[in-house]
Amino acid sequence: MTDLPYFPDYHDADLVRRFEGNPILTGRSFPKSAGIAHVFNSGACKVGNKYVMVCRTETLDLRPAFWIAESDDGVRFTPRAEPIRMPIDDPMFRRYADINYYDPRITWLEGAWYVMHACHSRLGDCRISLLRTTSFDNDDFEWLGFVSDPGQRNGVLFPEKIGGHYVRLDRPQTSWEGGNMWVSRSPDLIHWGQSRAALATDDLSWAWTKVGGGAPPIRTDRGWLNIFHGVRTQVKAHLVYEVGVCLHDLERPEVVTHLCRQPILTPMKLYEHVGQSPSVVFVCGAIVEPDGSVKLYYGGADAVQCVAFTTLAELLDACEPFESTTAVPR
Ligand code: BMA
Repeated sequence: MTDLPYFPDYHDADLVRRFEGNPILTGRSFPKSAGIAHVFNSGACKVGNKYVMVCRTETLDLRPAFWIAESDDGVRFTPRAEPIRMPIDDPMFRRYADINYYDPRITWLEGAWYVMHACHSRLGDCRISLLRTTSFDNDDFEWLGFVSDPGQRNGVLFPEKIGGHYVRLDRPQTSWEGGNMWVSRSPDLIHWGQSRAALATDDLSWAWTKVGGGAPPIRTDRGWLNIFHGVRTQVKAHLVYEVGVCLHDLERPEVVTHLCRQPILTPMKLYEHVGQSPSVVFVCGAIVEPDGSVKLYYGGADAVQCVAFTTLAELLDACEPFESTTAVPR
């Protein structure tokens, strides 16, 4: 893959280094009989020494499938022979996820792996759904149901309870097709409420259309490190998706205490500009290694799966003290 020759790299924060062999997965990586066209925005986690991705894929006729891919080094992934069995026999799932299910995020929580993802139905609505498994040894997941009202997406589960509640990031869909990043709480992972805005487009100079979760938040001494997405409408109908980073207060996660003022990953490579949606980089998984290095798993142009590298120290240092003027009052 070559760079767009005229694309200047003046506003890359130089915090994130792309893998030179990107993309790491394409539709051709999957069994030919499955007819996979795209793989992107996949969730990722580490189980012992193995890396596991729950891949967001689409077939040639644009039907969705989640597919596990495994790796020994976090870079070279091998997809399984079959996709994950989704609850398509459940009439509710069939009805309200009949157009699409997408953007899986994997969170290890209380001894199980949770996959929180978005669904789209022919009614035009989106909502959040939740799968659980205790092992990736097989392709069976338990479906816990829809865990939001219509009009919610980008549900990203925190890896532990805070103040006795489960916590997630979510992004309500507003009528003007924008959205801000909220924090919601739940007693049981199923019913969610007490929502408070954590970060608004107003807080970001580079994303005036939408801001929402990306990878599941990472606990650090300085707060919850949150690698999120921000969107701006560059020209009408051309949305630029970038990746940002901020820190949330450990006890009050709705309060963003620090923010990196610029995106940490911005579409620059050909595989981030040419695909289904131009100018999109979208992170759904981040893996922190014992030495503090970080692997960021991201989709390029809604078409291919990529990885980039950074460190926890660099991400933390990039975050400066911040107080939102539009989100939840302190
Ligand atoms: C968002 C999500 C992402 C996608 C992005 C860009 O709303 O649907 O899956 O990468 O749009 O098209």
